[in-house]
Amino acid sequence: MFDSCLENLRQSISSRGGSLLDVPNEFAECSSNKGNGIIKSWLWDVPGFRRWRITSLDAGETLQVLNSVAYPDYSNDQPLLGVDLLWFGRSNKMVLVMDFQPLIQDKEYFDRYFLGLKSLKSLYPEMHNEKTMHFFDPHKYFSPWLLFYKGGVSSNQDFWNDPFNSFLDSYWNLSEDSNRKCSLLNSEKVRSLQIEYDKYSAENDPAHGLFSNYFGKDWSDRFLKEFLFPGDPITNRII
Ligand code: BLA
Repeated sequence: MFDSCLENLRQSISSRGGSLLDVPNEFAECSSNKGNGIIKSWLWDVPGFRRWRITSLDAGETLQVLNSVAYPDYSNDQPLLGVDLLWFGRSNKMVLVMDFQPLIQDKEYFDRYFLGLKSLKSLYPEMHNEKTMHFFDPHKYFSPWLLFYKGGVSSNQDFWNDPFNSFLDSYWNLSEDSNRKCSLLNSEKVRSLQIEYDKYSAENDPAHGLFSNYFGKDWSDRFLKEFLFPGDPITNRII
């Protein structure tokens, strides 16, 4: 379902000097005991970023997921890239979320980093269907301009490919711009906010139940804490 988004993401990272890092075997690929799903993850070393992870889950006609988070270097206070694309086959439902995830909720910060994302609002009005969030606080690590769609599935793949590609281009533009500017927040502050992001996400992300179903509770606990949201890379260096 999201193969073309994944391919585009990989290519765009490679073309900007990114290279693949090793991921421990148990997280690089895991098949469901029930034989009905496979999850694969990649870590990229990308200039300007301290961590960039990608995960895809393929459970055939039941579930497809593409998820990615990019953490900029601590010297750069720009938003994180956050992508969560889900397709649920049984209910034929899609949840598409893409955001420049802000470290702080502040006007000066928004003015500085959100021009690009704001301009996507008029291009993709269907991605602003203003659904209520049940798991996350929309004012914590999400922006007012996030692309968010929850609803039925279009038969046209451009429905999700186009916004994804525009979103990605816009995030690369932001990264090029902000590397030329001085950050508003100092590195120590950026570090603590990024770590808090992981902590907050590990506690609130609805992925855990879904993973436990396919891959068991123990693996899911470790995957969330050690790979998806590992927190402090110095005191908690696992990967
Ligand atoms: C929602 N994400 C969800 C849901 C699931 C996942 C099961 C609930 C879908 C529903 O409403 O029925 C699943 N989350 C995952 C999976 C992974 C994951 C499989 O992290 C990991 C591989 N979520 C993110 C990131 C963003 C994000 C980076 O991981 C940022 C864009 C957003 N996911 C996000 C939001 C919702 C969601 C905003 C709706 C949550 C809500 O209703 O509060």
